[in-house]
Amino acid sequence: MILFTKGDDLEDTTFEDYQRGAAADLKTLISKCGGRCHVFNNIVRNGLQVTKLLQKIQEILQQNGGGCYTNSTYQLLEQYKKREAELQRKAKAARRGMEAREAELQRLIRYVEQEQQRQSLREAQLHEQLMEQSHVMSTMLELMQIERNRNKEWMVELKTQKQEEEQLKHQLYMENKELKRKNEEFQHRQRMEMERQRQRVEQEKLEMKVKMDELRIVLLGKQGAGKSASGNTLLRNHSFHSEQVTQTCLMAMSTVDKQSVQVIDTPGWCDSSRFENDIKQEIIKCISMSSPGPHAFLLVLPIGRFTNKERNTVIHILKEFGEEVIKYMIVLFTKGDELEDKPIEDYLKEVHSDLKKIIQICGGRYHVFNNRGKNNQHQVSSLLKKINEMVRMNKEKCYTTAMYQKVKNQ
Ligand SMILES: Nc1nc2c(ncn2[C@@H]2O[C@H](COP(=O)(O)OP(=O)(O)OP(=O)(O)O)[C@@H](O)[C@H]2O)c(=O)[nH]1
Ligand SMILES: [Mg+2]
Repeated sequence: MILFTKGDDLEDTTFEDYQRGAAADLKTLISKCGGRCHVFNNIVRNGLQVTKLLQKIQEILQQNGGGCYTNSTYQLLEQYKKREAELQRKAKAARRGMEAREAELQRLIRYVEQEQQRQSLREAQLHEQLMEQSHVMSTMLELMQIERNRNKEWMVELKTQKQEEEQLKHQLYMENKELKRKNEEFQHRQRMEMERQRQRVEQEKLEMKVKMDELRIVLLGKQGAGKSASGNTLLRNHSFHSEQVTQTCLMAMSTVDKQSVQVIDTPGWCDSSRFENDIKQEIIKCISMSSPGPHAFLLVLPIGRFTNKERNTVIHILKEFGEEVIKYMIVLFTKGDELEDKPIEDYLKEVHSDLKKIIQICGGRYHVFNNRGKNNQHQVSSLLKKINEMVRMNKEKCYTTAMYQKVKNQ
């Protein structure tokens, strides 16, 4: 029990009020003592206060079963105190440990928070970096796309340029080829032209050479074939009597195309009895008349029907003059006007095979006259050319009396 002294200091305050207004520690102490307490005023010697104290002690005694505070109680208390102190110490240590742990925890929390802050800062930075990078990336991608598109355009442009270049190359190649071809053609034409000129000069030289000499021509053929008329056409005059039966050989001369031309008209071949005796002898004179002999025999045949008479006439002529004569012979068709617009070549395709054979044995030499068209000077010049060509081939030789004699002697 707690015994408060100086109760006089309470003055008018009751002890109960004092307890209620006491400090916490005191209240705890009172509580620990089971609320057992008493107050003494030692100034005023009041016996009541002693009685009351004794009553309270009495109550304690009763509560404790009449026992008293013994040494073992003290020891127990001491043990209790020790244990409590130990407990207090442990609790304190535990509290300190807890506090330390809490402090550690707090520190950790702070560290974690700081880490979190740092982390979120880093994340924010990272995010920013990422955003920046992604912006850079997207810009780069855009640039790359632009570059790619530009490349594509360049490629297309390049391709087009290449194609154009190829086309140009091809065009150039073709033009070059064409130019080459034209050049070759031109050179070939030039060569041909030069060759033609050379041949012309050569031929002209030869013609001139032949033309220097007198050209002697004999007209042979069936009666009425047009010999006299052809002679006139050839000499471009009327030396012979056409429309009349020629009885004797007649020689006439003229200068045709600057060349001296001698023509001998002969009587026509026929079947009469007088022919074998007189007329043939007359015809033979043509050789001596054109001494040293004719350069050309013109076998006159009219355009029209080719009968046995015509065929036999040719056979007789060849028999009379011998095979040698064909080297000097040219078939001269008269009545060319009857061909109208038909080319002589077409006409010859349709003629009798014997006539074809005659032309063939004459070395393919033939000519056509239209004696009614005297103004056609070209036909004369053309015939003279053919005669001169033949003379050239015969090396300017002529059919001679000796050749005839040789036939006769066989
Ligand atoms: N339409 C035409 N008639 C011609 C041609 N040539 C001759 N004649 C005619 O044929 C006929 C005979 O002509 P000539 O020249 O006398 O015949 P030829 O061969 O001399 O006769 P002979 O001397 O009797 O052997 C004449 O009426 C000529 O006008 C010709 O090219 N065309
Ligand atoms: Mg005649």
